[in-house]
Amino acid sequence: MTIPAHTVFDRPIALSDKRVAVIGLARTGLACVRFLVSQGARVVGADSKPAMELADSCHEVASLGAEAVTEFEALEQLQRPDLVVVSPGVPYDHPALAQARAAGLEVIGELELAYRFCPVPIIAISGTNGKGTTTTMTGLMLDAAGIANVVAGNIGVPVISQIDRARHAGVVVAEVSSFQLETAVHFRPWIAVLLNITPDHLDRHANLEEYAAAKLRLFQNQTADDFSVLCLDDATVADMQGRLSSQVLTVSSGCPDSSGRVEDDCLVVDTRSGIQRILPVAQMPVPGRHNVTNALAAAVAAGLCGATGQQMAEGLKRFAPADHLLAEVAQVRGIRFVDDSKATNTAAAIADLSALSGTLLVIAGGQGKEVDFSQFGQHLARRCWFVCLIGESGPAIARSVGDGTASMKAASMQEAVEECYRRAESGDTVVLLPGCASFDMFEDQTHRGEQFTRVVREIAQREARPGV
Ligand code: UMA
Repeated sequence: MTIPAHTVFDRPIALSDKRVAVIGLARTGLACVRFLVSQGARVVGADSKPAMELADSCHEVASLGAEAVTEFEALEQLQRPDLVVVSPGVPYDHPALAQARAAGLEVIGELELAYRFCPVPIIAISGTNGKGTTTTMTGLMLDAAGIANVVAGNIGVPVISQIDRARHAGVVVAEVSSFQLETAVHFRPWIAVLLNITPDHLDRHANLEEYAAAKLRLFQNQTADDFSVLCLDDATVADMQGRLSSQVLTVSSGCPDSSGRVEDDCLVVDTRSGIQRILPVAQMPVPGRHNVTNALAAAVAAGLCGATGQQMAEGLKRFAPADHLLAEVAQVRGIRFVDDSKATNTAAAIADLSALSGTLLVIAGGQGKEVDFSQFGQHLARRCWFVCLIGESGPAIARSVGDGTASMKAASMQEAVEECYRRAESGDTVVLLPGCASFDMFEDQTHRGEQFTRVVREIAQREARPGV
């Protein structure tokens, strides 16, 4: 095992008897309240929702001996805390946070809090797309190498909830988002992996530069004792070479000089344990060039921890795509239905489109996050023979697709799936590929994928019992 101890923060915040405010009372906020209470802090949890929508959270906060503030808007509702800890979904420029900073209070995010108490080094994995896949792949490769690790972060498990488990592990593998990085201060990962930066979340970040600046906070505290893994397939990330204080390793599915590369159709990594062959591209558990890059980035990180090529391959073979990520739902009358609800931005949707073969009918659209749809529209026009548009951004995507490809707007997922099914022929694939957020029509991307799956299953049942 070659994991060092030097990146662990040596001056954690003294919390005992401090008054700490936690903003946002969903998964992250509740995990923060639990941790802070366990450290002896006097905690107030606050959320903008009314009490009737937060009954379970308020109940848990009270049962922990903390206080809950609902319909939270302004700092004075918190009775001057010593520290403010923010959930990633709360905007950086929230008026109460601006007030707190102006009053000289320390305002940090959950990732920063977790870093300050994390007893082992962190591998932080970020990028607009592929960070969840790469995080999972890294954890599996470390498992195969017998290196105890904890996988957490934006993937759905707040890092702060894993501090106790981390004490028994060698390393934490964390998926980190721009929202989490915005409020990072001392956060210093031992290995920082950056996959790509493409337009996303522009409804929250003022512009692409601000979004990229948040992502680049990943590297801000790294030193020559740390490592960065940069993906050269993305021009913005490739540009970071030569500008970082850490030891830089690179990955690319095309560039033969990178540390993680494809050689003779085989994934290969060259880290400090020498050149390791992993497996042939044809044996990748998920399709697509972007997934080759994700696997190479995971392999470089695992290699730095001491995993061998054979162990990386073993881990990779255990990888199963997350739900709602290019997941085949059913085949009906020879028509394949694929749920890719997790393609929540145009870059992810374009990359996933290239991993799909055959003739396609696509359901696209949703909440647009103020991005430009021209490239997405062009790819859809090139690859699909029918595009069914849903949600707020449907009209903008329709304009980008143009008149050369059949398209129509649907008012609901039910209508969209039924319309695609009505038009599709045996051999076609109907894919939910939104390229957008889901919040205009659904609770979240999972709910959107579930709705798609539900309608497909109804169709499959109907077809299995013709005439009923
Ligand atoms: N809230 C306020 N005031 C506000 C905004 C929100 O009080 O101004 C409250 C809401 O009423 C709600 C709570 O904050 O009760 C929601 O907090 P949250 O959005 O941080 O939700 P969590 O459940 O804690 O989930 C967060 C991440 N959410 C976001 O970044 C938006 C989850 O990433 C992550 O899995 C989880 O922490 C565990 O780490 C989700 C996500 O969409 C999957 N991430 C984005 C992405 O992947 O593109 C970045």
